[in-house]
Amino acid sequence: MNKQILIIGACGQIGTELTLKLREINGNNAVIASDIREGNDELMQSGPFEIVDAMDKNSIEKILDKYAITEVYLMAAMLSATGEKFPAKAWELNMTSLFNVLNFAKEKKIKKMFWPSSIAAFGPTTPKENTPQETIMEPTTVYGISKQAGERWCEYYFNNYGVDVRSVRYPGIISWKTNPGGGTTDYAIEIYNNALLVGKYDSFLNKNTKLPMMYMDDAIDATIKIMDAKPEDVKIRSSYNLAAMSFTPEEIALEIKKFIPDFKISYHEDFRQRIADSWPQSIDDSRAKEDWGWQPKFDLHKMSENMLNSLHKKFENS
Ligand code: VAH
Repeated sequence: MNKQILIIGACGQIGTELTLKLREINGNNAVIASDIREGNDELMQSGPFEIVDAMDKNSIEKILDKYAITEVYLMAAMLSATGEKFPAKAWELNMTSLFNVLNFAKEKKIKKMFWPSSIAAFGPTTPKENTPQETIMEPTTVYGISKQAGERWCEYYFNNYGVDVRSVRYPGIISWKTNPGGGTTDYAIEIYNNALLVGKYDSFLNKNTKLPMMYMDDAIDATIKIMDAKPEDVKIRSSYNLAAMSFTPEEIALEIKKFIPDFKISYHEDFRQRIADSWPQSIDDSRAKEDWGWQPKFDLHKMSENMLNSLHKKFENS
């Protein structure tokens, strides 16, 4: 049977680029984009789009039936910083949307699904350096609690109902095509934009806040790679650790200065500092490498070069 893919949350930071990449690989009409509201022009002009509320089972089922969907990428979620402002809503959105799609998979309405976890599923008692795949997980944000709970449910649905759900724990993801979506790692996106637009950036995290990060191209590659892996190779059905690099705001500022020598950074931490301090500083992703051949391509220098060149072109054409 042909692959028919539905992306729920297709207009978000990852969803947008995941949709475009999947369309490049599978053909525009094999990938249905959906979200609670329309997305940017590039996304909307690249193939079929449907308004879907990830919390409304019926609105999802209508699209599964209309397009004979075979697999779903569930990318809709409320992230860490926004989740701390609206804890009840974050829990409700992140969990209801997951149960909706897990249950469609249990009912065999779809064959396979992807659901993103995050390094936010770890907490302040987790070993901070080279965080193992299996370790202490006591997340202190609503977003992190929803990701840890979601991982448990994914593994439960695999073990008890044979649901083919696959997941990775994304680090902070950096990209230039869409605006960041209310995360704590958003500083690492804003800093490149501000470096080009105003030559300075006031970081809401202090200069020594080391966090695991990844360029969007690597995140998309990992997502598609785990979904294309043979079922027997996906040995972890909670969620895989995933890593590419770790850096601090001071280190990213020094890298930007190699391209924009007059760039200036200042630091005024806000409520997001407490969230960042609860997360690991580096991640051991050896299981993803062993089980399904994960391999990142972007380090801080290559990412900075790509970000600044791409943003420069974007601003020139806007
Ligand atoms: C956030 N970008 O900051 C997300 C991510 C590890 C962080 O999950 O909430």
